[in-house]
Amino acid sequence: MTRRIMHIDLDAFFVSVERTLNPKLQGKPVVVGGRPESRGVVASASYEARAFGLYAGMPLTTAIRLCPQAIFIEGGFPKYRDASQKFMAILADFSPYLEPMGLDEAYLDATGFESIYGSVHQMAVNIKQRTKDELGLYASVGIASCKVVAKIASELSKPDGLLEVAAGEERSFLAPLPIAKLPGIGKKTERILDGLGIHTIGELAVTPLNVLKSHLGAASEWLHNHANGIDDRKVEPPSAAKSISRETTFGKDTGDRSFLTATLRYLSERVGSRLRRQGKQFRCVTLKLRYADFTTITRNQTLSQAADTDQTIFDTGQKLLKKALAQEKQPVRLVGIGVSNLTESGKQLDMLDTSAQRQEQLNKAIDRIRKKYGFTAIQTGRTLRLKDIFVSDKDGYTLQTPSLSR
Ligand code: TTP
Ligand code: MG
Repeated sequence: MTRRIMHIDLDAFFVSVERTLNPKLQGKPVVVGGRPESRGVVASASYEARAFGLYAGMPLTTAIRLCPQAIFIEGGFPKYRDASQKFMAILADFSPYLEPMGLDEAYLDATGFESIYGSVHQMAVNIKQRTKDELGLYASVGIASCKVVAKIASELSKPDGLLEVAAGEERSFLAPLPIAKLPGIGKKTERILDGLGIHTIGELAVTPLNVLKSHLGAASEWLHNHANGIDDRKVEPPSAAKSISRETTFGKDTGDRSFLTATLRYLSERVGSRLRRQGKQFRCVTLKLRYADFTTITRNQTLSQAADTDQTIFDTGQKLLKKALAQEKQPVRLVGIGVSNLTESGKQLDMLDTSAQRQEQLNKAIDRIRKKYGFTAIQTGRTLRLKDIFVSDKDGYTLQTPSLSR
């Protein structure tokens, strides 16, 4: 039986959430990402702003030049997370075979659901209607026999679209499209294929696999399959998170160690509190730094014993930070900290280690207070420095790029 896979993606997601909170933004060019004079990039542009050439990833300074009348909004991650959770809950009402991809998109396996809704097309109409009625957001939906074709269909249908590719018509649907529409083809691959005279997905589909292999290596096989509308990937409900991380980009590159350390401490606490809420422990800590010239490095350390305290995340991160700063003198643009190699919080602590026990109890107490009164209700000495620099609310500090800081 051919499958019926849906790909659902919200239109101009961050902007649309802002519009539900402020209807004055309707119908106007709107950009979420930050103040136009800041160094950030466009995270989400309304379709009215896209008419002026704006797109996600464009520097804000370019955006304001192209579209000075646009309304620029800093945005805030918690709003988008809440909207995302409600959106995913609506989708989950339609099918348990749901695979969320990021905040505003998901795959849904609707094979066999015709009997309930009359047609899969009608099921998509109902999903769009509920999203609009309950959240005030517009969803675009692609329906096809596999993930890759469904995803391309939803994108082509935007905004507020619905496009179904009938079984058997995958190849002819894809053939005229430029290769850049195929997910996974980045600038580099596009250039290589361009050099081979391959500009459309149809041309890619008929290029012999061995020719592709000699230029693109291991990725050739799935690219060739996808170009032919062949994609066996299943819709898989999310497995438990494999890592938890938080990062932020600074408003100004900095070499100030105590500021970097304070930020690292704050981010470690955010990671720790999320980790404990999930009832997990970690074995590996990863520090991420992006320097002024955009070079990005990550440094890992694996611990001999699983842990779940803020202090361990921070101590390990701080060691890695010190080492990295000693090796590279450039100012820092972004700092991030993450934990991975996660296990369920079974009690494996060395019970003779009373300092670890104390840390654990302290963290539990802090978590309880924060749950009740907000993240900044209780602060550790090192993060107090941040108080003079960032605005705080009950969700924590608003870091420099609020729409993107997680
Ligand atoms: P997208 O679905 O790629 O973009 P969009 O929803 O704004 O617009 P559309 O789907 O109609 O083309 O990404 C979803 C959200 O993710 C987006 O609203 C903001 C965020 N995002 C970024 O922060 N940075 C980016 O570079 C991109 C592409 C998205
Ligand atoms: Mg979207």
